[in-house]
Amino acid sequence: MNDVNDVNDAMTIYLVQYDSRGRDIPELAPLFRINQGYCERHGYTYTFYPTSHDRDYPPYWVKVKAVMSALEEGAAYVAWVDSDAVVHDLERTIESFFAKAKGKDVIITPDPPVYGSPFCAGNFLVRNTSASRAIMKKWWEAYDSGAWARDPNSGEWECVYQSPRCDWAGPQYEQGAFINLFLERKCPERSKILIKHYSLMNWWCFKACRYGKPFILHFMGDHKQDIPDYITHTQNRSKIK
Ligand SMILES: [Mn+2]
Repeated sequence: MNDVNDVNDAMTIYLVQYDSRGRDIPELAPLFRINQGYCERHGYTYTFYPTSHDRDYPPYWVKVKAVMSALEEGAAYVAWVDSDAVVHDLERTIESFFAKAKGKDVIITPDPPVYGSPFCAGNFLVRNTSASRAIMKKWWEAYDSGAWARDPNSGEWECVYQSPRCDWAGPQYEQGAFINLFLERKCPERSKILIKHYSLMNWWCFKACRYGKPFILHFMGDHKQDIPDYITHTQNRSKIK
């Protein structure tokens, strides 16, 4: 497979989402529709990864697999967008971020300071190169199937190691594993990863934001309660236009 250097019409750009509950989630469905509309506007492929994968590994790790399969299918660029996230700046393209970041194959941001993680796995962008495919592969290989058990009745996944090894977003989770592999130690992959400001794609601010217009909004944690307000806000905004 060749590396991607410049965008041309033959390229395919994917926006990939997943939620173990599927697409019919009343409070999130409006966000899925906006993301799908964003893809239609730019000729991107919108993918909602099949929930059947949740039987094989925990939902936190499904995103790594989902992005890997988009790359394997030949996507030139992939945007991973959490199910509680939405593309807010509909004019901006995924590929434009890489045009400004020569030699970078993965674009990430940290959490907003209140959460404090150096990497937020909620939303990130990947350019399809041998380096990014190697990063995804290494990330996936950090998944420890022995750490996780699925309750056959509820379908819920639980990390079974003793505390603190199972701490939320720690090394057993995809977010902590990425930090461990690529941010906390010197590694050749690190030079391919660009870290942008959290307000670019892992923040929830959509009114009077300090850092300009976010590309993607992430209604993480308690900010899920802001989603109805956001939907009203975007509907009013499109009426004005
Ligand atoms: Mn999220």
